[in-house]
Amino acid sequence: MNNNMNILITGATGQDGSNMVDYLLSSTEYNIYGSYRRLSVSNHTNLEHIPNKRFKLVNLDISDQQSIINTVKKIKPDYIINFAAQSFVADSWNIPIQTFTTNTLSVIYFLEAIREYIPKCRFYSAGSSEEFGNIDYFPQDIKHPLKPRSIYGASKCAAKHIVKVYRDSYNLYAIHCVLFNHEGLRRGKEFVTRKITTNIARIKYELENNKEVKPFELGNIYSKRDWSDSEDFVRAVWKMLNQETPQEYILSSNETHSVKDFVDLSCKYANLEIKWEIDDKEPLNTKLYCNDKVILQINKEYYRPAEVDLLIGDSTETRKILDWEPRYSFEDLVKRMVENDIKLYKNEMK
Ligand code: G4F
Repeated sequence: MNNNMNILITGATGQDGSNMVDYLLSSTEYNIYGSYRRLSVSNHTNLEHIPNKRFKLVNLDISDQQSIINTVKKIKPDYIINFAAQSFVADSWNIPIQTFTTNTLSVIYFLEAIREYIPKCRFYSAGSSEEFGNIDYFPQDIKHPLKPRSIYGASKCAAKHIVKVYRDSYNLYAIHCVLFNHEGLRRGKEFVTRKITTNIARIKYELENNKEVKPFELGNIYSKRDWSDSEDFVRAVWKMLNQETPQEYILSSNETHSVKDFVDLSCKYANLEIKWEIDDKEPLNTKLYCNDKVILQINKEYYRPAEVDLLIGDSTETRKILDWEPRYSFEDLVKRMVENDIKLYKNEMK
């Protein structure tokens, strides 16, 4: 094994980036460079446990082409794994231009820099099941048409095409993989899964300590997603980058569950006995109770202007090619997230 290989992982402070850093430090001898964007308040919580000589943080803004060129020339990466993005779908209606330009131009900047300075570098672009959007059939496989419902989804479709153009035109090892939803202990708290598990942890504490219970709010609890664990996905992404020839893939659990299912299971693992008061005619009146107290209500603020109602992937082909299987089931994922957030909240309250 060549120990002098350099790997650049963008978005290293986020869930997927930090999981990839951990995975590659434990499974390779390579030098890992994690890029982050400087903020006045640091957000390096997911990397604080890494006192490793083979890991370095680099300040890189993926929306700045010069910053990408400088980093590529300095590090000369053998692999670039691009997890950085404006990845919060709901925000793509509020910041459409930032979402579209960041998620597409950064891909061109990287591929141009690779073509010019490091043509042997292998490049990974993180795609999304949001590309499928208004779905034609289920489960969705790699052949499903691209019918995005958000600017975020449209930006990932464009990224997919950009990667293909560079792969075909310049014979680069550049891949774009459609990732269905993937969550975990490091998930940002604005995404629905972590929003649920952090709030359930807080409410459990409030109930058990006779504190005032503040309900939390969700939007569409009937949308269905195909949820996996990010730690499983990063193993597969590394395998994709190490095949003989580059190609497109999808990663999914091949199961679908509603947001409501996620709430139900979270309450089960938190040992909360719950009762729904469902209003089919006026969903905004729907409420969830625990010990006769409202713990969850619906707020139209969290509904999206256009929703992707149902996502369920078919990653059978990818699993075969990569000889990869997920280690965590949907139940494992929810259990791990709930138990972790209960522990974190208790510690915070000490
Ligand atoms: O957790 P979400 O915000 O994730 P979303 O939009 O599915 O996107 C995630 O998965 C994509 C892959 O399919 C990634 F490309 C993307 O970067 C991101 O990681 O929302 C999941 C569902 C949606 O249907 C949303 O309408 O939950 C519904 N939801 C209901 N109430 C809510 C809420 N979502 C959020 N974030 N907050 C709510 O209060």
